[in-house]
Amino acid sequence: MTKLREINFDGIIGPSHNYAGLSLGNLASSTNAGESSHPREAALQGIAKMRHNIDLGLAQGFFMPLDRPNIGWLKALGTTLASAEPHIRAAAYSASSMWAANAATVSPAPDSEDGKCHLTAANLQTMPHRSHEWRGIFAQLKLAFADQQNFTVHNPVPPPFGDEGAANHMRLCASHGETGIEIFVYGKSGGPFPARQHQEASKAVARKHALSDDRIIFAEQSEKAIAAGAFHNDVVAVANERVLFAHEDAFAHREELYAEIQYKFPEVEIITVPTDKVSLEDAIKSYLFNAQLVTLPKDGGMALILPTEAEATPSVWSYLQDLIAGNCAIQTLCPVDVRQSMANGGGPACLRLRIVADPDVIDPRFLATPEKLDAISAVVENYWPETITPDQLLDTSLQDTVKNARKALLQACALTELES
Ligand code: SUG
Repeated sequence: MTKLREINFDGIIGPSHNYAGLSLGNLASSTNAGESSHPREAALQGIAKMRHNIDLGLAQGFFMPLDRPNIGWLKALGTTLASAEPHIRAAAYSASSMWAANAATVSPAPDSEDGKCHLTAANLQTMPHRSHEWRGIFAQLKLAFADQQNFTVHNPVPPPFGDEGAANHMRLCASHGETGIEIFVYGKSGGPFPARQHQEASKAVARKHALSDDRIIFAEQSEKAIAAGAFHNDVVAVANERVLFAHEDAFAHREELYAEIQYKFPEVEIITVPTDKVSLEDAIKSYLFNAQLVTLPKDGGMALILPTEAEATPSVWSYLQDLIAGNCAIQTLCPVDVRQSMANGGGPACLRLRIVADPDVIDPRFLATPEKLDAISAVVENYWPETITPDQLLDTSLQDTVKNARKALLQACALTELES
């Protein structure tokens, strides 16, 4: 008998974290372009979130930051760090792999016809700065989930079909270890902004994961949501076990989608947040739906691990107070401070990839304990730059600082095989 559990793998926020405004359609990234960033504070905020979730009794893992600046990528573009144009240099420096929800799509073993957990690394090809993440992510997935009796790690879907991983994927199930239904959310149009998840990529992932047709659903993101800044579905909807929590404007064909969900998974509890209570604008500004919706081991009730921005948005906080006072599955609200990541459009849920598996079959180097987080914090305190100003991205000396910082972390976590 295996002990399947949901484990949240957070991306450790890398030493080159900066605000270069690289993500068109991501309002926080555009608004904060050119600000100074605080990589040390950012990484410590991420670690504090992991500690908070461990304290709730949740299982926690992590992924290492990638090797940045990505000199190999610059070389493939026929340039170097010193001579690259500023937008290309910034893309080479991006710490965007922190948003592990975009690392891969995961189908737990009970959903797949072959009884294995399937992971497909996301190609992230719509945004240049993210398009070169997958090799470094793939290497870590291959290491962490090397046990081929339990896992299959797939290559990314080939271009031209953009795939953004778990940010556009939801799962409903009676409990994590039981067979569920999987909802693949794609975009067709986003008005002025790109739709990042292509329907063909979603279909390819579902096929490769050997999911049965009667337990998958393909849903279109609403154009209105993408145009309002919901560049990923996980900015307007989140699911956990039998609960779907979504904004009224999240999906293109809401009624048809809800009917299909109810047909394929009759136990579902759908909580729709109406526009007249929380506007799309407030939902996106506060990242209400980018909460981690989790089941608490102590009593089986559900909690939302929310960004503090949700607490600071009156319409959102008052809606949530009414919600938990009522008779729904969500009973607890836990605001966490991840402001450095939020300023680039990444909330608590963006920072983690959910994997349902038996922790005993995962490489333990990727699993968090309070002691390991102490060791990681010490490396961050000693090596992560306190501040990165826009000018420093033009200065090649930043390179040594961020490369040495990552090296120290890999050594502390005994993961030096990931060095290059
Ligand atoms: O892809 N921001 C990320 C945020 C990803 C959030 N992930 C989820 N919703 N799952 C993105 O837009 C900003 C980087 C910059 O502008 O430098 C950035 O890439």
